[in-house]
Amino acid sequence: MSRFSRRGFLRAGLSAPVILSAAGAESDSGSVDLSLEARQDWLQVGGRFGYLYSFDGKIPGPVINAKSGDEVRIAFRNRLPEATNLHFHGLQIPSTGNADNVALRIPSGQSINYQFTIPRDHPSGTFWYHPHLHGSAARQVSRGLAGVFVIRNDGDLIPEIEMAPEATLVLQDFSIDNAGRPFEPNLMERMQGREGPLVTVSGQENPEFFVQQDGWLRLRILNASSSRFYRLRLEEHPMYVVAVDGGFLNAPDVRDEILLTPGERVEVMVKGERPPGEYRLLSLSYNRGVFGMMGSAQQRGAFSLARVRYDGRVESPWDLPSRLATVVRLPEPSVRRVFQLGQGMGMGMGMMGGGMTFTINGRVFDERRVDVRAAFGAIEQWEFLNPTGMDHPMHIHTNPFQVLDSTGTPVPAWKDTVLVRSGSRLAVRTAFREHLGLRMFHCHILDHEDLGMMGTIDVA
Ligand SMILES: [Cu+2]
Repeated sequence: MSRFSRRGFLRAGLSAPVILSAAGAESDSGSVDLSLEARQDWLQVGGRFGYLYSFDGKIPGPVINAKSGDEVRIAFRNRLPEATNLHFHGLQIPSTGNADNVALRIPSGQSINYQFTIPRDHPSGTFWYHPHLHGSAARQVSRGLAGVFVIRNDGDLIPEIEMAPEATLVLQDFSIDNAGRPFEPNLMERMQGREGPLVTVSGQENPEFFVQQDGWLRLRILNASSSRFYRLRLEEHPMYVVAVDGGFLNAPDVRDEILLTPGERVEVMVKGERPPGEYRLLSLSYNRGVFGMMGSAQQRGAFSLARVRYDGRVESPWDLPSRLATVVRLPEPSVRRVFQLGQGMGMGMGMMGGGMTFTINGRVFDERRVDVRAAFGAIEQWEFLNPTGMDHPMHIHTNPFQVLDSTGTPVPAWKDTVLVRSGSRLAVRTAFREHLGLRMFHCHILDHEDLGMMGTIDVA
């Protein structure tokens, strides 16, 4: 049992944790109001200057801190030299109107007011926002456009976690030349999924974070890179995973390594349980496959992403509770579908005169075509088959899902992005219980999405 009562914890005024990240927009009296500008600027990132894209001149963009039930209003202005839009990744909000509607296209110089309500029963979690204009997503995200969107719901907060200082780690990679100009990948690099050699954590190269001896540090980690995978390991420290994409796990999952694919988030508790010192958060090498027979994926060896340094000591150490949340397994589905991921020759969007494309069930994305017609409230099971030579992390908008384990049983945790490894199959179960209308599902290697690996779902 927890030795902190939730009410006592909230009464004691401990509900405002120490936040180690740049301030952004805060929830205030039931709403979050902010203005947000996408622009092109000379900016410092990882100790270099680059002519990059940003939200409000910040890489990553400002953190939006909302509460469940909040009305969110974002006065968005596009000052990029090209059209863009916003996707609110993982949020269970409408995918239509001026909400999480990726069919919107905001031309250069134009503005729009995004407006939506976070459902009252929306779980706490680490979500994010980024452009999602088909054909441009990889370029725009890889030039810096990404920001964290945190939701707190008083109903599921865990005092032992909230008491810990927290930091957001946004993992991004950039391709800029010696003059600081971003360079575009060639066709083969797009097929592979672009990776930039400059890797930053919340805009810094190898930053440091602090943990107190016998204390805890909460890390909200987001992979906002367009293609790069991160295999994370913290030297000499187990990582206590307490939340994944869509909220808290039922119990802490103690891990030596975490593979984080583009779009995925994980919340990790680190305990100051080793001799005081400095420990590296490593990114280990990972082979996500190669495109066709051409070349091989450029693999970088292990390197330090960030450092965790001991500083001070807590007076009264505490433990994490063994029980965090109550995620119930989804029941048997009424509909089953199979999606085969593929690559082939064809006429994809943005492909002059044809070229290689990425497909789902043999088809490239077409916004005028409905690929899945789902009944509101239905529970469906989707199986992804990946016979290609590359890994594809698949993302479904709006409604989260549960991944099936090797015995076909749903793992009780809410995900919205999951890796379907090369040469494997993987099933997820979802419930279309939140919103009506059109939304997308796609590979979150954004070059693959731009080259066609996306489909539409209409919930009616
Ligand atoms: Cu892919």
